[in-house]
Amino acid sequence: MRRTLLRAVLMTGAAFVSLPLLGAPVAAHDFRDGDLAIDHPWTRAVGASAPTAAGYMVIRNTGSAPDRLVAAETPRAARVELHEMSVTDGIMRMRPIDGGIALPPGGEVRLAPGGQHLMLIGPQGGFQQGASVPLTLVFERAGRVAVELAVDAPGARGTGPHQGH
Ligand SMILES: [Cu+2]
Repeated sequence: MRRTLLRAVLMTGAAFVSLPLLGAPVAAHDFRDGDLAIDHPWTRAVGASAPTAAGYMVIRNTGSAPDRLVAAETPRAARVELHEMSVTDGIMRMRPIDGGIALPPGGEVRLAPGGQHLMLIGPQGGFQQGASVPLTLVFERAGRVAVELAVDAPGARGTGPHQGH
C-alpha cells in the first residue's frame, strides 16, 4: 500500500517550514516519505525521438534502518534502469547497477550527471522544459514513493541539488 506522501512545496507558504531539513537550504521541490527525503528530482528536456533521458536527485535516509532503491517506474518511458558510470580502457561508459542502490541510515545518495543516475529508456512524447515527469521510486523498505522530475534545460548540469530552483 502506498504511504501518504507529503510533498513540501515550500514556496507556497510557511506551513512546511518546520520540517526537519537537516541543514539543507530551503528548496522548492522536495519530497518526503517516512524516513526518506528526496531532494530536487530533475531531468533534461528531450525531443520526442530521444532514445533516453536521465533522472537525477538526492535521496537521504533520515531514519535508523537501512533501505535500498531497487527500481523506478514512469508512465512516460518504456522502462527505467539504475545506472552508474565507469571508466573502462579510458572510456566513460554507463552500466546497470546490480542489486540497487544502498541507503544506509543517516546516509545520502546523489544521483547526478557523471555518476549514478536513473536512465529512462524510450521517453515518450518528449519532455518539455518547465514541465514535470511523474516517477515512482521503489524502495526495499519504504516501498513505492511518487515524485516528479522537474524538466530542466537540455544542457543543464545540475551542479547543486537545488540549482535553479
Ligand atoms: Cu545511463
